[in-house]
Amino acid sequence: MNVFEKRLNSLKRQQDAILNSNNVPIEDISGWFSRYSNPVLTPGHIPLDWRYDLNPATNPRLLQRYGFNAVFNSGAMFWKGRYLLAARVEGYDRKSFFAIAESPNGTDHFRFWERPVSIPEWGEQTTNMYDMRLVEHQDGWIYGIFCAERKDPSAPAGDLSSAIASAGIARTRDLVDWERLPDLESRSQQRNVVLHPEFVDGKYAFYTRPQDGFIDAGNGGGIGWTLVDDITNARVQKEIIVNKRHYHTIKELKNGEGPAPLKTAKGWLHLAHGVRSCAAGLRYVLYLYVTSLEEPWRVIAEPAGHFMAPQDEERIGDVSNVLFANGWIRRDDGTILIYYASSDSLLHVASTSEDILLDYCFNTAPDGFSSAASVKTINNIITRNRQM
Ligand code: BGC
Ligand code: BMA
Repeated sequence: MNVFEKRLNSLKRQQDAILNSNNVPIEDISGWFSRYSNPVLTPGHIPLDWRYDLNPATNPRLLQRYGFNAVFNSGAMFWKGRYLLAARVEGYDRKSFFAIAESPNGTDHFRFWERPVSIPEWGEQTTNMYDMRLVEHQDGWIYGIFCAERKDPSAPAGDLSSAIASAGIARTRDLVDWERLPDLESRSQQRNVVLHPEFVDGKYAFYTRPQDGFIDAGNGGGIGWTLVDDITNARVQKEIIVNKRHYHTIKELKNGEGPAPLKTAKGWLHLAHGVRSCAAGLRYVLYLYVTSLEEPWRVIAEPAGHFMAPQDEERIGDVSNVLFANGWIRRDDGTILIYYASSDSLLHVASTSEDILLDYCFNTAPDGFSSAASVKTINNIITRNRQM
């Protein structure tokens, strides 16, 4: 066997082991969810013919020709009986793009489709795109809302980091051919923009995340809400804050909507991320809240603190101490699969149910915003237990 054949056999064996591994749930001590033992998508899942020139004549050493660094923050949907993820895939070159991966059961055996997604350009070329939220809207289209990042043209010479983040909008009927619409026009920068799945007062509704700068949410008070008449020319006019940031909480620095909310009998169920700043840098955790069915911009329940936080090896990666989620799937039986990424590196799944999440949201105390209030919450639990 020559070098080429030897390497090809070994690469295939390694990939088969990854693609064919089974995933098992491990219940969290909280009872709120189960994490699955293995990540669902990793760079090791990327098809070999995306990475290697497989022609022995032009690549006799079978060297890698394009490297993949991470597979993480993924949009998700159950569509035509298939569990589909629109993953953020990042190359060694630090460019992100989207790729669809499919699984028969939603928890393992994810495989990428033949080619990554090609999103057409709109306006100034988009330097980087990431974090797609997939939504099957009432209007019949499947939308992908994502962050479109470009260098800030007004940055002083030598500043190669200042950037402008806006919400890119694309739509499709089959997840293969995508139509790019104009980016959401907004006075402030925008990241983590999500399309609400239903019309509200006959309009498209977006969760926004206004921010003063590229990193800083600044005066942007939290997760916003805006109504748009025409999605082919979407503009933020009036923007209100649905879910505020707050001093000394998990979302002191910034927060952002995760996937589009799920409609339940008790309200719209939301998954979001909260960020705080500490000596170790930024810490990203996931939290839940519920808004009213009639007024999706009005919060009716929000437990204190995080729902999920990075644990063990999830804590380490390219951007450590980060959990981020922009996709979930609800099955007909009420099971909910949460696709969450660890430290901007790998994609995982956790399973739970609509009943558990609603119980959690309505029966876990909200943040009292002080140490004394937290002690009171604990004492209430103890007192009730003593009265049994
Ligand atoms: C990165 C994102 C990150 C953002 C803000 C972007 O350049 O690609 O992952 O969320 O910067 O830190
Ligand atoms: C961002 C997000 C994610 C990323 C996170 C941590 O603001 O939009 O892309 O996971 O920061 O780097």
